[in-house]
Amino acid sequence: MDPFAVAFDLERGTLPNPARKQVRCASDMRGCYADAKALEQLIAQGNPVHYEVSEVPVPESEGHLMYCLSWLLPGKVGDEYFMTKGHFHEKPGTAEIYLCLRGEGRMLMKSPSGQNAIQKMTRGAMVYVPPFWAHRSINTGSEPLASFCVYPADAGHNYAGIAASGFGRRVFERGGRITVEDR
Ligand code: PAN
Ligand code: ZN
Repeated sequence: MDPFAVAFDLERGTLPNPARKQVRCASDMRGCYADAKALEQLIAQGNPVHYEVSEVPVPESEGHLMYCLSWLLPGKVGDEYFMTKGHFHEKPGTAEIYLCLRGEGRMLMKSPSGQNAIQKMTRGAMVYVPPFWAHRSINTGSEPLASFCVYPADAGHNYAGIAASGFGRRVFERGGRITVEDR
């Protein structure tokens, strides 16, 4: 393939005119939040978008780098902040870089042995997700949480492990404060 370039809007934290956009609504998030009833209420009230992943795809083969713009909206399901599904990579020994462009949140990570790590995401923060660690972003702010992500193009996504056992930690608003709880 030939070299190419795309223009990000770094002020807004967007990738205008992506070739591909994946949209996840509340109804795609069943099983993710602690309060399943609150999620069903949200679905019944209009099923709002939780996040969008905009990409200009490259070949999903060894040597290439996939990149995207992850756009996670602000909101809560019950007291729990909006978040992505989260995943291990299908090829587990592949790392990922998230560069936060806008908003405020957390990157919640889990190693294969169940160890947790959490990093703050604010504009300019680069979070390095090491090989083998599952990762989920969480929007704790009041505006979209936008990140540029880049990872080996053949990494793939394994959602099943997290769908089955979660991360072991969740982030809630309790009494007006951002609170991380083991559950
Ligand atoms: C990101 C994520 C994106 C959406 O591009 O795919 O933030 O999160 P989920 O894939 O967990 O729904 C990434 O980590 N790619 O590998
Ligand atoms: Zn990933």
